[in-house]
Amino acid sequence: MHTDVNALFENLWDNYLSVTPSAVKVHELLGSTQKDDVINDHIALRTFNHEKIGLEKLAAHFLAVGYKECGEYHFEAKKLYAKHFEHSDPKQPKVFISELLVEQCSEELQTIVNDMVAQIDENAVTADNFLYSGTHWQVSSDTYKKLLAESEYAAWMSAWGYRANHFTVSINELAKFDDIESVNQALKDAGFALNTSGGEIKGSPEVLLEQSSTLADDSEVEFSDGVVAVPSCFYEFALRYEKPDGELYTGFVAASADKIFESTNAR
Ligand code: OOG
Ligand code: NI
Repeated sequence: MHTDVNALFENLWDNYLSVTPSAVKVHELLGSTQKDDVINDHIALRTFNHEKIGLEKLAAHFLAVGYKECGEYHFEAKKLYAKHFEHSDPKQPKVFISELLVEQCSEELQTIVNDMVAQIDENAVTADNFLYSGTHWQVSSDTYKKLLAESEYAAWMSAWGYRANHFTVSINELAKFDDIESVNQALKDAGFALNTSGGEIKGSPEVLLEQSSTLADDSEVEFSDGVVAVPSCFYEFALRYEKPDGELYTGFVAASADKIFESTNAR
């Protein structure tokens, strides 16, 4: 596992960029043209609730670089469970990790997922690069389609595996924008397609968090029977509001998160 939080995020970022070309354009649009001037509010990772690679196995990599567990979230319809983590340095991105509750899914899905998980080398899970190691299995494009019919989340995992599925611009930290409407308008004017599930803006000042996101880029995956382009990763935008104590809210909002998951749906 990494001991340096910055090294971990640099690797996560480079790996994310390799399948998310639009992320560079997002930075050009919202930041100035300097490098590293966009502050990320959080990132998110996905997994299955299998003992070998469950949420806690991913979380261990963040706990090792100074993160603490801060909140939990349930998504009944999507059969997901999630936790979020924060670093003692508030400038470090928050981390949202979810897992698919596999035992609630069909026998067929369970068989496919168990077969994927069985192909992961036990030692890979604690290696420095696990959180940006992608897939550890071979699946066919047919298997991907089968998973897609039942759980878009499971299909995404089969194609992309372990990596940040999004980074999130902190609108609070932007110099050129101070509301989410103008960020969304700038993105649309530049040709980005936004996730409209539940409306372009998820949340409100009342719940202390407003969020929007692009729809994932399409990127090529090497399935066992050939290469197919499928939705990869996306960019999110978050504006946080102050709690009564004057501090910014640092949690997530389950009803909004439920819609953000759909940013990896096919266009
Ligand atoms: C995570 C979706 C939830 C948020 O900010 O509420 C989320 C995912 O798509 O894996 O990122
Ligand atoms: Ni997010």
